[in-house]
Amino acid sequence: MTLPISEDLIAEANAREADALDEDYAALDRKLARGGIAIDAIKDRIAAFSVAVPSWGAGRGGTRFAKFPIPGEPTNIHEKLEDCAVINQLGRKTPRVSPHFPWDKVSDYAALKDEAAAQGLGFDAVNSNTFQDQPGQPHSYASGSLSSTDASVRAQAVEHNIECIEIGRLLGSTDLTVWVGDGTNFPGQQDLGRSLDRYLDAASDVYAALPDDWRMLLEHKMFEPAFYSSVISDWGSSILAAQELGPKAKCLVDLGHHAPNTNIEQIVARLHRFGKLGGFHFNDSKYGDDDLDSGSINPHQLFLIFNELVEAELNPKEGLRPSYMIDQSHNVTDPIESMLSSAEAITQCFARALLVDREALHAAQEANDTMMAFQALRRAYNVDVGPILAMARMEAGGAIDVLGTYRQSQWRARKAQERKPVGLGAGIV
Ligand code: PSV
Ligand code: MN
Repeated sequence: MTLPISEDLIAEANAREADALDEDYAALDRKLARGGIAIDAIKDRIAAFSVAVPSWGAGRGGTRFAKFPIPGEPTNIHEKLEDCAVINQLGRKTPRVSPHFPWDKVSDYAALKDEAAAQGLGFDAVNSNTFQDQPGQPHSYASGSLSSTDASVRAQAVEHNIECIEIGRLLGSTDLTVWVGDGTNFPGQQDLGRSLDRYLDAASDVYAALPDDWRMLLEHKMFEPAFYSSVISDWGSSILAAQELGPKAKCLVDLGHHAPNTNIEQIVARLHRFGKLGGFHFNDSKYGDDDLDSGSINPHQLFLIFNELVEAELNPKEGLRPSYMIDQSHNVTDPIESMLSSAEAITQCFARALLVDREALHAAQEANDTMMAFQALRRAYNVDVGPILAMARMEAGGAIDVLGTYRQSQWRARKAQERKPVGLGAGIV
């Protein structure tokens, strides 16, 4: 395996931080031990935790007004894999990449799988794209895809999803994530009931093509690109569709795809209750689907989501295997830095959720002791779990100070010499 960043550079950077980390870890060990928690057991859980990164997140994102590229940005799947390998090498939390087709199309997928493996990476869920037209495509998605009124458009969208499954098999994926932008911008534009019928009918053709060990993850989104109605707009539509499609269909929760202030942790608990919790796209938002870095706006919400996930683990329903992915648009940062920082924020919330004294929480809930129930969560949320993450990362070969080590590597500056510049343009991704 050839990893992109020099091992010596990481070792030297770690040597400068190691004593401070040992001290912080020992102090946290003593603190947690007072509450009966063995720090090494938490570290083992953290070591086993991972979250996928999206291939499209390796490039700079933009808004519909503009995109401001940076020198050294990747422009194809091979360069994106290289950058994802940097993220995983330094952070050790992101060993899988989620590809999006046709954006990441290549002629030889077996070779792409080997290329990723040689850099310590595998592939996560494959994502289909029927929300924009491609050059030379016979039918347009302008009026929808799986829910289009035109049978030949629906057939084309089904065929594309099946092609994604076939590619995914070659890459070693076992999930197909389906998000459609289908919907309307005007009242009356489409029949709200019949468009869902058409979606369900076409989606069942995709479902029928799933291999036995595959899942179809339905990603709902309230609005955008459709601004009056979306076909799979919310978790209610999503779970009903998943129930109708069958056991391999699950719901995927993108944190930015809800109305402001929606109680997402409750949605997580609901989906789990009915055995339909399939996965997450992590990001954060202030206004809409802002696709900001995970935990940058509302880290407490992220913690509460992980709290529900830990509860779900304790009460597993058949097939609980939530797939975790970062889905962000890095408009003003170096995407590598954003994904390193986001993977850290996500893992921190998981670690804090593991620290919740479940016995105290459940006892307080049973006794209707509101304040003590809340304090059980608050105590865990207030713990600085940084040393646990850093120790797990260092032991796995990563960097204690991920961003500092990344900057020392001069990766982006070096790539700016090698890679062709990105063209200007707009684009929400
Ligand atoms: C839609 O907003 C979304 O969250 C879906 O996951 C897409 O596949 C992704 O963003 C990339 O555009
Ligand atoms: Mn998403």
